[in-house]
Amino acid sequence: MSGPLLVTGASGAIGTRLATDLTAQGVRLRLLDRRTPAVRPPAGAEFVQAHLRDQDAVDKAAVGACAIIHLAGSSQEGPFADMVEHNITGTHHVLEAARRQRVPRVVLASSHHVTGLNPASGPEDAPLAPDSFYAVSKVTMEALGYLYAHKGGMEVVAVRIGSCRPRPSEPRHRVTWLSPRDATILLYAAATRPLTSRFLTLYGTSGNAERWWPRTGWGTLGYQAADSADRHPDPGPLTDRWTGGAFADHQLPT
Ligand code: 15L
Repeated sequence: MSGPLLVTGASGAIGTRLATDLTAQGVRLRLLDRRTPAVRPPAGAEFVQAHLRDQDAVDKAAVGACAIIHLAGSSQEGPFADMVEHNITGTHHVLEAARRQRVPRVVLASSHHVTGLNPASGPEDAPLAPDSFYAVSKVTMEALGYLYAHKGGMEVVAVRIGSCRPRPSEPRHRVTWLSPRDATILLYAAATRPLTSRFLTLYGTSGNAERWWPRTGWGTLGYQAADSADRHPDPGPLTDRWTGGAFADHQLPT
């Protein structure tokens, strides 16, 4: 890789861990967040403080980047306007910056909630069924990714992240858990491994024995999970009706 790898939302939980792991592997990073990092960025990593609503600032941060891992945005359900600003407009600005600066690959942090209103007992190849305004913003993120992959001169990988937590703590995590270590392995592979198509969507979990989603795309990226929920104490019987869990059960915010 030539230029630095740009990571947006770098001060969040996944971004902080990714930065630590990749710096230890000798990867050059440029970290972007609107917040100052809670912990000092790893030595050698550049830090850019900017809001994604500022297209010029995002353009500047993308100059010379070899790829972008876009983690910034709201990670919870919220009012529709917030989802539009943080997850849809923010993603548009990142993809637009990649197009203008000719960044060859963008990885989008999508979510399994794009199919969250499918029954937990259902088949693996569940159709799109967003379970929240948050999930609708992630469907739109994927749609923007598809558009820019075909018309913006870049490759795009959308990773439908499961439940990224230090350890599984709820029954559904037996299926949805993505360990922080596996998040780094998967996101870095998504940013760097050769693809067989310009646009790829895949689910991101650890190597849990129970599964709701296909593992399509894992082979393309050479992703082999290091962790599995099965090596942790069983968090109890599954009671979820929908794969989206609480996101699917909650009323829409007003
Ligand atoms: C997500 O997509 C959310 O961003 C995260 O906060 C978790 O709630 C996760 O899904 C999950 O379903 O566990």
